[in-house]
Amino acid sequence: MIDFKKVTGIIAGLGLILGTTTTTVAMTPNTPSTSSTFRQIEQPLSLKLVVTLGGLGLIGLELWWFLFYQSQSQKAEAKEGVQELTITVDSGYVPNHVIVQAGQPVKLNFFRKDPSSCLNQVLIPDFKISKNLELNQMTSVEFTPEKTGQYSFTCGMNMFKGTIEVETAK
Ligand SMILES: [Cu+2]
Repeated sequence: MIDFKKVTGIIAGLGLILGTTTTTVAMTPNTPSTSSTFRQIEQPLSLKLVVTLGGLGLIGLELWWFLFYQSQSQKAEAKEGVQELTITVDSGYVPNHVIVQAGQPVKLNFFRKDPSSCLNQVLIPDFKISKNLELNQMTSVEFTPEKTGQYSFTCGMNMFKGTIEVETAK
């Protein structure tokens, strides 16, 4: 079984290394050094530009990964006293960080788009919830969080994770 988030993290990590090294190389001043035993190889400007932009792009991807992708949070909206939110199940959970208020019923609608058997079940241990998710269908789970805190939900094998953040009621 492949942990998608880990793999993506590793790729993003490699991207940072590649990005910084290639950018450093590309940005090294091109003044020929007389004491150097290495011969300066003249590269076309366009190639340098491509390498630099590629490096910057990878750095951008890395920043995006850390700042935005990892914490896609969404607040549940209360409709007729029930805080409802849809979570798309596709290579993980989107959003994977759900914010709800304590003391009010919560209804999470899991829409499973990913055929991987890894995601055919969702568990919310703190609320004693275990549900099978049918492919291309919406499966709802309901619970009422009484205490504030962070509660996790995972796939059946604990490979994909999400967090339910319970805030004090306003
Ligand atoms: Cu799994």
